[in-house]
Amino acid sequence: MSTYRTHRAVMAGALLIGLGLGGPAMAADSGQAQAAVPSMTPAEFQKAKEIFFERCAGCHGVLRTGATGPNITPKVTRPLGYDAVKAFITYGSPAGMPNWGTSGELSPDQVDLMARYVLQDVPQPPEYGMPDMKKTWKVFVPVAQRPTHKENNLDLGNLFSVTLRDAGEVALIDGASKKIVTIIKTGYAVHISRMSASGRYLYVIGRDARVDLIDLWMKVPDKVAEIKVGMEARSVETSKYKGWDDKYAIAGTYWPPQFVIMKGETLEPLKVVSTRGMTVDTQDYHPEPRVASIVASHYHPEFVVNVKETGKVELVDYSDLANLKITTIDAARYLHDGGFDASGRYFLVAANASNKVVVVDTKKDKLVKIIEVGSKPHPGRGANFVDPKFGPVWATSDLGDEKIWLIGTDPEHHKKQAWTVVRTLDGLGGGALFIKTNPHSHNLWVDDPLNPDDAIHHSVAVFDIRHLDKGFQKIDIAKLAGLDKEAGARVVQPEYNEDGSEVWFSVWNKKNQPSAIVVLDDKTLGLKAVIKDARIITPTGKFNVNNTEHDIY
Ligand code: DHE
Repeated sequence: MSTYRTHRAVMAGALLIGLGLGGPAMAADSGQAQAAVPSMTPAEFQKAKEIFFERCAGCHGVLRTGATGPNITPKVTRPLGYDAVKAFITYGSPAGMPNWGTSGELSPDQVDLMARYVLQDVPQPPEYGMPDMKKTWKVFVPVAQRPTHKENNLDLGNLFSVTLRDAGEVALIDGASKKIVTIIKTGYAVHISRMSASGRYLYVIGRDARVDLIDLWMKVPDKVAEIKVGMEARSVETSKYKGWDDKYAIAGTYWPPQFVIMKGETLEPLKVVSTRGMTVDTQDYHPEPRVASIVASHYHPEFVVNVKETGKVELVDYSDLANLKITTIDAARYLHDGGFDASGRYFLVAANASNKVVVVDTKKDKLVKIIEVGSKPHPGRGANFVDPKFGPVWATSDLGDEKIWLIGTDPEHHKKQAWTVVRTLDGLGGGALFIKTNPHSHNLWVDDPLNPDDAIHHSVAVFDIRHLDKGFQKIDIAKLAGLDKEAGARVVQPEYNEDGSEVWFSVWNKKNQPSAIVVLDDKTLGLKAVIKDARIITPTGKFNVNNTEHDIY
């Protein structure tokens, strides 16, 4: 499914073997020389469609035209043929394609099913507008019946919202005791948690585009409203400009390609805006420009909406929804994830397929610079710290190679370094997703969950910011959790506690296998706790309330 380095040999071999399976059906939609397409029963097609949605659409797109992963429409897959496609699905690549077969995530039958599926014509999903959203919108507890003050003894600043991906739940875990406070049913595979400006409301969004609003002031925090805003989604955010605290929420969808602005306290949908349009470079129409990361400006009543396939950053002014103003910034394809610099003024976002980081000034609402970095930058929200030689920097790791890039972020006092790569570091290898530090720490942590090598995706790299030249120390987190024999266990997303003294990692195993959360002492790098519980199923993202509320990373 990709042109990644290490599988060229596999691909070449597979190409020679040619098409493998089944009673041939003829391809209908491509004008090229037609190869035989393996047949599928309607039931197989439906099953494969579900697996594609759950596992593949995020990288390759619902219409399969590619983004983080390459284009896998029949125009591309049919000339490759069944065996080549199957080899990619089985073995993956260090540049980001997971090894679905050898990791056991997909069974041999499922690998076969998916190899056949991506040779078929692409089914077009239906649209989803305001009436559809309204039908799913529920307010479980009206605003008037909610607590007027915090009714629990929880230390909310040090609470963690933890995604239990395949269970369709989030766990709220107390930072001090490491005990599960409650587990809340959500949409499927919650992607992120975000906090309202006041720190009271927690918003989570499932891959199935279900948004749940959780009130942290309740005796036992629970859902107070819910809505399904589309078919597939990754991002949610809340209004954070002074005076607009908790007023609005926004959710961006992958399918249909659009965003919706909702009332912050109830999720009532107010305004749906399509992101379909022309691409930034070739200026061609794109039918599926998906909404990737969204952040809330601290300088204007605006959401910063990053549109993946068009490569445009949309600054959406929410102060007047009836006369909506959007400033469009030409950036680069394909915009994905990003975060603010330490001052909260500049937003840095990865344009992963073009190997760039885009810097936007959210005070002046202008593009600052587009910076060349390594193969498929993937920062999460990135990491802000002071490089001892070059001053304040923001860092990203790469999905496609082992590099880490430090970009100067202080145009006032470090003009020469600002918006240039001041240093690169070598991490564990390709497949990194998240990098993290904290203002109270001198450690920089980088995970590597998509590296196919067990020894690497079980581990993290930690750099001492005071001695970056010395390289990293590798820590086997899966081993600390007693899960190092689990080939499918991947260590993902470092997250700090409120005071920056601990760093938490998910050991993300298969659904029917034990997973864990490992907590390290950030000063000594020693083990502080392993959170194991039968209810901790497939943990991925962990979001400390205080750090998420205040954009601390
Ligand atoms: Fe993510 C952030 C999309 C795969 C866990 N992920 C994001 C964001 C986007 C995104 C757009 C930024 C949201 C924001 O800030 O508003 N992720 C995608 C994909 O399209 C992709 C590549 C493929 C897919 O099918 O979803 C993908 N992501 C993954 C995973 O496989 C991870 C590890 C586990 C999972 O749940 O599927 C995963 N993504 C995360 C996490 C964040 C995230 C934990 C938030 C990081 C943070 O610190 O903010």
